[in-house]
Amino acid sequence: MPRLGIEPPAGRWLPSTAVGRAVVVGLVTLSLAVPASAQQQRVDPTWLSFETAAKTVRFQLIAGLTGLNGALNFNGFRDGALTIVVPVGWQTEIDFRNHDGMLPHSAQVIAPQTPLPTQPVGPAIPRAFTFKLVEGLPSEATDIMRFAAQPAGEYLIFCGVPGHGAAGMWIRLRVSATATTPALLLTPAPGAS
Ligand SMILES: [Cu+2]
Repeated sequence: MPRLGIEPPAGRWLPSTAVGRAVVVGLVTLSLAVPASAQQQRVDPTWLSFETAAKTVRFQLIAGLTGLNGALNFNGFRDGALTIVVPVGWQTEIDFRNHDGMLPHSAQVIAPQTPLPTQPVGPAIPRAFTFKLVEGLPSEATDIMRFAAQPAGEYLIFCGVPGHGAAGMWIRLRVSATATTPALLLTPAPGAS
């Protein structure tokens, strides 16, 4: 299965700290000096793989990958700072793994909402959730979400363990009517470093 992008040299895929700038994985490499806090945010291109002809995409969703935010992060990102773009209608597989050695975590696709809920809510896309949404899956447990990415729109991938999502444990899913291939985008919140 083809992989997105190419291996970065020495892992130097550092996001810009410019407000609102999105870096398209596989197209742009930045080597700017950035604060240490931003260096925790790196995209591994192997997280995303897809087959264009079959319109299938697979994403490795890793809870607590780093210590960022007390490990309340997905793939080292919090508060929507990473966006997975999937063309509308593609069959989507999200392989969840809890890398956190301490806390249980879960994941579900929900609609954007303010304030963020403090516990699981109804999934915005059928079947787009892990089991044990409230209690969470223990360390190194896995689960697979399989769903059709529709309708087009903006979503959150949110940890359902009470308090986690509201504390920042969420990233973004964009089901796009215009994208032709999946992509990972860095989407830091304005003012975030
Ligand atoms: Cu969690």
